[in-house]
Amino acid sequence: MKRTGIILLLLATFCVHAQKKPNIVIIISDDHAYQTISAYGSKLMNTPNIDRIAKEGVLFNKAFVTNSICGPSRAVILTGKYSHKNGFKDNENSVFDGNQNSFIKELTRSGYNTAWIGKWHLESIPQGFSYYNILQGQGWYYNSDFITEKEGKHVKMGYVTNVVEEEVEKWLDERDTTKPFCLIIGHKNTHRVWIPDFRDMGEFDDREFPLPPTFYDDYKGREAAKIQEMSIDKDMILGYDLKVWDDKEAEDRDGSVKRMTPEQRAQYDAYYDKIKRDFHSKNLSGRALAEWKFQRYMKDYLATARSLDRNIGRTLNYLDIHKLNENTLVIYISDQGFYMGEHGWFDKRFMYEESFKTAFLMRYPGVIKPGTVSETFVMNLDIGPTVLDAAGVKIPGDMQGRSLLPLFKNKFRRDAVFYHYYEKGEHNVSPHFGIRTKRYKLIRFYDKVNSWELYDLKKDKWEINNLYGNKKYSRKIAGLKHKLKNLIIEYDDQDAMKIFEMPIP
Ligand code: SGN
Ligand code: CA
Repeated sequence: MKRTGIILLLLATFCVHAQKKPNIVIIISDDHAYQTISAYGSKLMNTPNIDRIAKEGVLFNKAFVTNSICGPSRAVILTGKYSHKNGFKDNENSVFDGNQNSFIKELTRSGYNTAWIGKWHLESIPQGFSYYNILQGQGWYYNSDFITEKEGKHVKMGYVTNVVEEEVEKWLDERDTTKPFCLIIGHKNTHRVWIPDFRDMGEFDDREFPLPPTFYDDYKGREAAKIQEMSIDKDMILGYDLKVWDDKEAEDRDGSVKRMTPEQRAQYDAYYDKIKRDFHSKNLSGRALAEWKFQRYMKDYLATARSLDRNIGRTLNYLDIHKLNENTLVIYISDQGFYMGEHGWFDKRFMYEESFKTAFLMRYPGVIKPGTVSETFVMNLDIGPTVLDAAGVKIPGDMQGRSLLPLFKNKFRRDAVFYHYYEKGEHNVSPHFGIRTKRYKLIRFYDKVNSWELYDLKKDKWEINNLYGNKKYSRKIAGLKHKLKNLIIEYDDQDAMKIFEMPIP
């Protein structure tokens, strides 16, 4: 009798646990540089809410993307597959094929309530979600267009990050509470053209930011870096990017500006008109002009990051108030890294650390020890498998990422990461692929520039000393090429294989 009682009790406990599938919240920001997150050691600003995820969970210090650009990164997250497998290789011609499988479809099929709210940027309409409420295209900072199944395309007034958070909370309030949920929140911040919420405008105006050591990089020995068009000095536009227009009519025609209500426009002008006057009084040129642009860029960018962090705080707070934090896996990831003046750049795309590495944090009470800092190689590719693992759903065999949950039992290893970037247009970054190991990075540029680059990350953390062609490294290069080839085979990237085997003309 006694034994049967215990067995029944155990069985009942097991059932309660088995039913208690975790909720999942994945927050994906846009172009949010780890160099600006205090949990990553940034001195540029404080990000208390992202830092909270680090304190209560894990900070991945070696998280990488497979293809450093928005749409492709989101497609990788959804499918758990590299761009050449999910078909969304670039932001130029790709349209996401929503008929293919995704971790969301697997979750919806297994009884989860699933939603994507905010920036989506995959061209086609989301498939397999219980609900979607997405920004049209890149969205706008003020009064952005949203698309839902019921309302189609419509404007939502206000600052986009706040609006997305309000929509998130509305959905959470009204959701079917008999089901576990998986919610993806897509924030537009901190994407170009960095227009802050009014309450954050000017927050950093009294700060003078140090120039990164490579701000005046001469790109010696790096052909692809020489031809890029993402330099703060040459390519960042005074009017469009930094809001110091000298032509009032051009300003009125600007996409972001003309969406504003007269009241919003007045607040915007009150702030930027002063900056314009100050700029024109200075008559800057050469390095002084480049540095002035850098300072303005930093100030606006960081101000948009403040709003991002604040709204992440609101999401976490919602989970607290509704007693959801114990049973919810929270993930924060930026779709890729971003240059904050390193090499003189803004934007992303390159396999160099600032854009290849991304901010990635995770909180999962009971599974992840609070305050964990991980140096293991992880990727955006792993999110789908990780979430499915947490939800107790079988990970489809053709997903190329891996669940990260074994990492918290010291049962996860990855020695190298494979990268492949395809886009050829805006910012003129040559397509390339490569491998990163703990110490080295080997890159093969093709199409616009045909060259190899090798970096010893231990000796050269800024990646300015291309060692390819240096005889001392011949054996190292042969070894890395062998490893790269193995990864190309493992991930079945046939385009990369063709180029890999082609001698450089
Ligand atoms: C836009 C931006 C680019 C940016 C891409 C990709 N130009 O085209 O600067 O690199 O998006 O960004 S803009 O003038 O339209 O702002 S991503 O976040 O979608 O990958
Ligand atoms: Ca992006």
